[in-house]
Amino acid sequence: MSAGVILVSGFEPFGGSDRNPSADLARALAGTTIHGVRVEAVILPVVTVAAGDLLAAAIDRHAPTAVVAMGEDGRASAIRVESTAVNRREFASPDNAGNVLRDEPVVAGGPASLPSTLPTSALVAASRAAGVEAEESPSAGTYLCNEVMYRLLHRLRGEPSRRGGFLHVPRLPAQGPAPKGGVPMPLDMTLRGVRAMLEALAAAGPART
Ligand code: PCA
Repeated sequence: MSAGVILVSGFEPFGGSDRNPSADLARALAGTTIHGVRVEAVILPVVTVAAGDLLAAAIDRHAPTAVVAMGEDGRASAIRVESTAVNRREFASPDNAGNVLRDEPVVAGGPASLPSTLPTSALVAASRAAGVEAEESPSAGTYLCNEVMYRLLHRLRGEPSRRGGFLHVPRLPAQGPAPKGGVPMPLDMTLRGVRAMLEALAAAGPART
């Protein structure tokens, strides 16, 4: 019997960069097997509504036991395991289709916030044990990463056996100097940390129902 599927997602480049480490991570993990769990991947556009729709379609297609969405945070210096998504769009810059949404909910009538259903502290510990700095983060922002995390958790509500959540990863050194506070991380290091997190997730088995 199959031990299930973990679906990972990454984002296309945005904000003038020609790379996004989260897409590179998703491509590197696609088709691998971790403790008997197959990893499937999807790359999302940095476009409001479309990104969440594409992830929902991938969830329907792959029927994953867990979904780990990923995105870039230029100000990160470690892999950030997000604990909460908020029902709010407040874009400081346009998405890749030129949309600038302000003071709008992600899902009309949805709860103000939704908690990650990943074992966040175990994921942080797993990455650190693999020698890759990681931390829990209380806010995924109010841009596309938060939107996708919120849509994901909203989609998985009522299905407690399926886990979902979001990781923000630092920029790649090749993307040039990071904004204030950010420390770029080489892709092989980020990949080692994320893989250790997925190993912990696969070893934890399905969430309790
Ligand atoms: N990071 C952005 C959107 C896409 C990405 O990789 C964010 O943090 O919202």
